[in-house]
Amino acid sequence: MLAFTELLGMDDNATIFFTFVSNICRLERGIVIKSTGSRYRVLYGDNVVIDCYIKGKLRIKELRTTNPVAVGDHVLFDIDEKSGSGIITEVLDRRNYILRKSSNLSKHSQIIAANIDQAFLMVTIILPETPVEFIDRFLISAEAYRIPTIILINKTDLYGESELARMDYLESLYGKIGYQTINLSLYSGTEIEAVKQQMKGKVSLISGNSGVGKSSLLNILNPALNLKTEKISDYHKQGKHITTFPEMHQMPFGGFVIDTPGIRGFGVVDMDRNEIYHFFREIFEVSKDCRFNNCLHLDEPDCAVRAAVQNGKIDPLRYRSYLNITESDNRKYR
Ligand SMILES: Nc1nc2c(ncn2[C@@H]2O[C@H](COP(=O)(O)OP(=O)(O)O)[C@@H](O)[C@H]2O)c(=O)[nH]1
Ligand SMILES: [Mg+2]
Ligand SMILES: [Zn+2]
Repeated sequence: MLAFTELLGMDDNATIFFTFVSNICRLERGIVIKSTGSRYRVLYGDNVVIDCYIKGKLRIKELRTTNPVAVGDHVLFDIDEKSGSGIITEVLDRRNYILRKSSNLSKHSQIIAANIDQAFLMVTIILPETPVEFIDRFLISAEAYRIPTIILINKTDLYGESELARMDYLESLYGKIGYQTINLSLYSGTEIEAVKQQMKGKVSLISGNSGVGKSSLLNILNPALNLKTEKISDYHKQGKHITTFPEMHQMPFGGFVIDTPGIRGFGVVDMDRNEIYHFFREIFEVSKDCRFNNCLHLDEPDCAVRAAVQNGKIDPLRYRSYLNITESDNRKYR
């Protein structure tokens, strides 16, 4: 029986075979949509949610994590006849996952979410202002995890001339590097349909500073969610540490969106200082022409990156993000 499920874990396409085998071992397959540490809500089929827990030790390969099961995980579970709860017996191979260190001292990390198709980074020019460095910290993490990212610039209804100029600047800056941006206003309804089209049939992660409009967007996409949104006056209440668990919301038009409230950013565990530039696409591209192949693009002679900043090929703000991230303790953004 175990051999069968092991086999299945390696072959995601064996649906017919799986159905056949599951009839024998009575194991069902589902997707974890919420994890609260010890209990898991697992979506079975399109609309059955089963409360699950773990019994004993799960067979998890190589990872040292504080949580064995995360949102987005595909799992096999068994039904406990007495309680009606599900018992997760196996986590199927993850296509990808994002991590954060569970604490600065700990060698263990926490899986925030797994099996993500794409990320949406929501930013705003005002109320609040999203700094370019914040965007870049997110993008390099996503790049390292190979998760395609779309930048949503929200609250365009509030923008005057200078904000619109800033918006155009960001759009062109990130557009040149190959990131898609969507200019959005939830209040006037602009481009919401475009976001929906992008999300359709996929597992998306949504991230961004507090107050940019993430919950508001999810409420529009799926009114049944009825998520709590923030009042403008609450913006500066930074540092309030609400411990919430990431949650995966099902979208009525098909697809899922993972919301990570309370998680200010995710980082790449153990990203080396000398590989950070690999995840700045345009810097990496140009770095091939540096004189030294271990060039960090700081003050080395014949650095092609610095030359490209000089002649405008690389945006100075991106280079500054790179310097700040490289020079600072890069653990900060974990
Ligand atoms: N003017 C304007 N306000 C918005 C827009 N989208 C969201 N908001 C407001 O921004 C505030 C924060 O939104 P919320 O969804 O809680 O942000 P979150 O912290 O990212 O989840 C709320 O008061 C929303 O009503 C928009 O497109 N235009
Ligand atoms: Mg919110
Ligand atoms: Zn260089």
